[in-house]
Amino acid sequence: MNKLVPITLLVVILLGVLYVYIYSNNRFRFKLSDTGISQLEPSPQVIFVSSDFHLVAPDGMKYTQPSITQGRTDVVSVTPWLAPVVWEETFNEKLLDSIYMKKNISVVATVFAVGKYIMFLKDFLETAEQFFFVGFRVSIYVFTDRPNDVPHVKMAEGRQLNVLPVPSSNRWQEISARRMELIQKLIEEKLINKADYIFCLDVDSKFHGRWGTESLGGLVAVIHPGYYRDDRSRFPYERRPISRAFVAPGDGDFYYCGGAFGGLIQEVHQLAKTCRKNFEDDAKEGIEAAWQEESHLNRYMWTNKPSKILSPEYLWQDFKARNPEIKIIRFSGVVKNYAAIRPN
Ligand code: UD2
Repeated sequence: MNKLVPITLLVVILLGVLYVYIYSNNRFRFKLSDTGISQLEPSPQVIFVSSDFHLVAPDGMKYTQPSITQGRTDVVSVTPWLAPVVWEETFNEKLLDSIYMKKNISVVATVFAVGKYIMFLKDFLETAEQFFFVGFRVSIYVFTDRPNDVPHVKMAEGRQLNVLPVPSSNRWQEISARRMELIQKLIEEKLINKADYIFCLDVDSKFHGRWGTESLGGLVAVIHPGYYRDDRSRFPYERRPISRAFVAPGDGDFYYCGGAFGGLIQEVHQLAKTCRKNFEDDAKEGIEAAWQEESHLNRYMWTNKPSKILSPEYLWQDFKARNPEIKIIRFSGVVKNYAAIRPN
């Protein structure tokens, strides 16, 4: 009888250990899907794993040994919240491409060409063919009020152009700002579970160098070329507390571009939805932020820190002289005569 007590105790403990083992195994069983969203099988609990995690290099790949003590010293390549800042010479493009090629990712780019801005579309599309995610699955969505004027640009296999009609507008501010609403709707209606990443870009720009897998991340912001050497007090944030885009003096990390941002579909959806709502709630009270959706984007990213930041190589401006730390210009805004091309 006395011997039975420790044996029963041991059996109970063993059963307990077995239960914990089986439960935790089921809880964490998942597989990565093409869309970047994990699907749990067969446990009813769903764990979302973005395709951004789990970076698998192909077997036998050879490349230059990375250094842990040497690298660029003229620029900062990590933020205080430990997000990488992408500069030329901080990444190995061959390695990154091979990792993401295995995942068979799909990338969407949106671009708005309303009114006379249609004139910029040909160069944008032609240079995207040469430099933007070459070799990957890419869908470009053009929003325009002039679908008949969309140029015919030959696209490589696996790359598509989609034209979506939008109404014209008498105010450039409205065209610029309504982009968040249309991006939100595009994601909800056509992209959820169908594409992995999205980048939202200004049309009055051209690609001049590679823009590829190094730019992928959860929420991706681009540092504005006009302010990256300035003190934050000079950033053109919305400074009126009545606006939902308000950033207080002493706040703000960097000044980000409205002309290029992106990331995982789910992250950009959250950003677009929030910025659209804040923009519309402001509008109901007769407020328009200093730089429309760019102000709301900057406010959003002050709270929701981007997980990857692209240096000003990823959105330069043709009229600006190149600074020494800019070793390559990948994408740049063309010089334009605002008076001649804007509706107001
Ligand atoms: C800056 C931003 C832009 C936006 C704007 C504030 C950069 C490089 N640019 O540029 O993204 O945040 O400030 O609103 O960060 N558009 C048309 N038709 C028009 C007017 C605009 O299609 O009549 C579209 C077009 O895609 C254009 C974009 O809106 O690229 C932004 O307009 P912009 O280039 O005139 O704005 P800009 O230069 O002030």
